Amino acid sequence: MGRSYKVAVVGATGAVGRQMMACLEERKFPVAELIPLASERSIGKSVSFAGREIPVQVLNKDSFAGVEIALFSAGGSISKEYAPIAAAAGAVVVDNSSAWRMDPEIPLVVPEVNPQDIALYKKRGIIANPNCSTIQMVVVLQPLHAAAKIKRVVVSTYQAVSGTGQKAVDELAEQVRALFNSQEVKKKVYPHRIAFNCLPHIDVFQDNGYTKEEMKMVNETQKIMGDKSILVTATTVRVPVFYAHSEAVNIETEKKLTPDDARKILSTAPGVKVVDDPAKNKYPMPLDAAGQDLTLVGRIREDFTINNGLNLWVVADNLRKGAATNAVQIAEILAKDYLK
Ligand code: NAP
Ligand code: 3JN
Repeated sequence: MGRSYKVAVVGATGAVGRQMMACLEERKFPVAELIPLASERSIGKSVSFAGREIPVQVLNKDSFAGVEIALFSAGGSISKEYAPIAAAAGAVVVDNSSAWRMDPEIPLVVPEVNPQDIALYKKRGIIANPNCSTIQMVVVLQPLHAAAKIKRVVVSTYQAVSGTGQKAVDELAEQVRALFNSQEVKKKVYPHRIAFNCLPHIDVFQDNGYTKEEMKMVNETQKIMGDKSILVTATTVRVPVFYAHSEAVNIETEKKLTPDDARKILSTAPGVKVVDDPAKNKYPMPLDAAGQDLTLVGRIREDFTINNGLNLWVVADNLRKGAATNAVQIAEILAKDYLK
């Protein structure tokens, strides 16, 4: 039997933090002691873990004494300030925010794609977890890239409101209730009504006309796949779905891949499940992807407009594989190969 670890969860009261604790428990990660950390707003709250109620502590610079693994999901500014403090105290940080993702000294890791990059954590004590939309896409792209070299990716996302946090889940539910009761619809989280609507706007707009979420997909994909030559263009859209992001992905490859070739390659790819039987109405859907850890892929078909092109439909649980599960998988590799 291996040893167990003192683990801190920063942002333990949030949508991602709660899912991280659920994943640690479900996957039986060897936790000797759990330290749930959040803001002053959470004073007096506790979290359930392994059958116990554990009081939430207010994050401060002394929170990391003796902590070996610190899972962060409290936003970029908290990660910028506290991840180096946790690392200096001896913890290995797995950070869910975008704060460190593009830093060349910090590995950006999806275990099915680039587990070898974890070794680079020794430099700064921090490992970055990619954006949810990037994670589910690269899990599917990597095996196709290995077989046929991907030249270009055109992706459109259909992202669930849980990606914006618990308050957005509540807002969609409340707007639907209000509409069915002929009451005034209130909006606080999004600039427009999200119920029965689609917003082509995730994160902030940038000078180049793209949103920050769209540019995360471009830059993070190239870094994780270790290939700057892969061209990516993205349109990210918020849709009125509670859990699981969907993506329409078009790829152009150097070598020809038929849809059958792609299905065969993806059927043995780690973390992937092919759901592709249109004659029986079988294709990936958010309702099936939510609550489990595989990335579902289907609607695999030829793009007839180019020589070597494929269209795919990719769906995964954004809070699990898109955030918490990926972080806990990284912690599992740390425990197995580095922090023995
Ligand atoms: P959320 O539900 O709003 O939760 C935010 C968490 O951060 C809460 O636990 C909150 O504690 C804590 N927090 C906020 N300000 C803090 C402070 N000053 N000190 C200590 N803790 C503080 O948000 P979420 O959806 O879980 O997302 C949290 C972060 O995770 C995001 O900002 C993002 O960086 C990252 N994220 C990543 C992905 C991904 O794609 N990998 C997806 C979603 C989110 P209180 O309850 O005390 O306020
Ligand atoms: O909107 C989504 O579906 C995913 C959201 C991710 C997110 C939300 C707030 C801040 C991030 C992220 O992980 O990129 C961040 C951030 O840290 O920039």
